[in-house]
Amino acid sequence: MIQSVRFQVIGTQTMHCDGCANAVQRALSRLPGIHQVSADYRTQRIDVRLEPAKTDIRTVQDKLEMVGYDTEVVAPARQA
Ligand SMILES: [Cu+2]
Repeated sequence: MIQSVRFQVIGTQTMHCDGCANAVQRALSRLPGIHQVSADYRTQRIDVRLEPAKTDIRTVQDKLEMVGYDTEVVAPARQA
């Protein structure tokens, strides 16, 4: 059975400009299993489509914290 791609929303308080949003998108899109990243500093939201067979939300959060952004999962995984 093919693993579906999941959609997760991550909240942060530490993206302050488009540069931050771009840095978040660059950092996350390099991770294996990440299909799409959309970060918006105005809403402090990071939308991520990930492949559960290759990665998980904890890995994504660890990466964000490594590059300097706090994280909080604000929406549970659901089918995309
Ligand atoms: Cu910034």
